[in-house]
Amino acid sequence: MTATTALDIEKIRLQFPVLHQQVNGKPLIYFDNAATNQKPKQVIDAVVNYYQGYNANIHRGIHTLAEKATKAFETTRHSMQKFVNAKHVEEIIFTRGVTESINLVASTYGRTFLKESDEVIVSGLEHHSNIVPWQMVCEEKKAKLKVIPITEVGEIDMSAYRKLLNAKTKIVAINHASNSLGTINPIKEIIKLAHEVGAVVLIDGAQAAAHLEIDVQDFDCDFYCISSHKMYGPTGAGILYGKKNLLEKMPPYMGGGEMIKDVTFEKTTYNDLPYKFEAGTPNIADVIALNEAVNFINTISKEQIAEYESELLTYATEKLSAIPAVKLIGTAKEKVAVQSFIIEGIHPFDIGQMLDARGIAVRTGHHCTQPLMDRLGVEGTVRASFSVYNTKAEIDELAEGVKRIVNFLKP
Ligand code: 7TS
Repeated sequence: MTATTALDIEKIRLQFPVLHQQVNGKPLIYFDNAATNQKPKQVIDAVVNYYQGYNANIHRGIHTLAEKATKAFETTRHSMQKFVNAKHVEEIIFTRGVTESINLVASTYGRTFLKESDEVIVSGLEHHSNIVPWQMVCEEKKAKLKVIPITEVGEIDMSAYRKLLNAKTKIVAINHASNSLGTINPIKEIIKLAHEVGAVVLIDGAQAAAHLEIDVQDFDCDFYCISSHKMYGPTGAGILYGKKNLLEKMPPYMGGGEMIKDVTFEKTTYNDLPYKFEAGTPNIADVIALNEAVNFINTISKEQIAEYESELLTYATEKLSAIPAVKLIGTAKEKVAVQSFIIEGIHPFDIGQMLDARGIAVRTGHHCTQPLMDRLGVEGTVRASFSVYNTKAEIDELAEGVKRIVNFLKP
């Protein structure tokens, strides 16, 4: 146990096989959780158990294995419904993750409802996957993409947002938390203001799912996107939550098996929700294992995870800011456990490589947020992002590593 948390971190760490290895002769310190976090054994076991015990295609078969696989797959739909507090289970669509979920909405809702000179609003904090799909549909429909500016500390400028909203605004797409800076956005307020002008709101929850409470009914968002791999689940799975009345109005994204009721060469009638948006054989094993990721989170509780991670963030921020050459990037008031920084005169890639030599995994570069980096006047950053299995001792190692790099390389 650490002194200040009620959680037994050592016990939690034992559930993550990947953590117990040496990298470059040093114990692995994994601080790249915003890119993808590690998987507890129960998630890995769920994938193995499916392939070893009941691999079968779902929804179509009446044999025992097919029924078992279908039941497990649909169990995850119910647990994700609870996870985001959706009103209806058919509001949960399985996708490959946030990128696919956003593309689905841009290609179906966007293509159907955007008209010439309509406006779509994103923020200056967005990941490329919440910019490019909107740019593509805006170009096609001759609509305009508007950007909410952000402040020096990395917060959305709410008064600028209010000024951007008008009767032409049809879609607002914003992340719940920023992957590069950690900023938690005031999404309830953002959603309320967008609804006042009649726009729908998509929330990119990639960086929120493992850390923040999600209640789509309370937020009143129209769409909410999650990637399994950023919440202790496998890669290649995720969800799109959408309000039922909107999903019903949207055309299918892909055509094929599963998304139909009847097919003739003259006409096809589409299946009901959620299957209308789930053409083809889905990623069965990984969706099934996502349920174990939800169980893992619920066993500890989001509240406890958030509390502990916030303790880690405060500690890391203190340690890093005590090193004179380090400049913190992203110091918003409300943050998930992400800290970006730069050292003047040393390229982030060099810092990343030298930390890797000490067994410390951080991310360096633009983090798929090039417009944000441009806004902040940096080429890229070094980003350390923390998870429930990280420790203050690991943060001490990071700070020590950074100090040595500064002493070694600083002119
Ligand atoms: N939105 C945000 C806020 C993200 O952080 C990411 C991935 C995505 C969307 C895309 O999610 P995907 O699961 O479809 O790939 N972010 C990162 C990152 O920060 N480093 O690597 C991937």
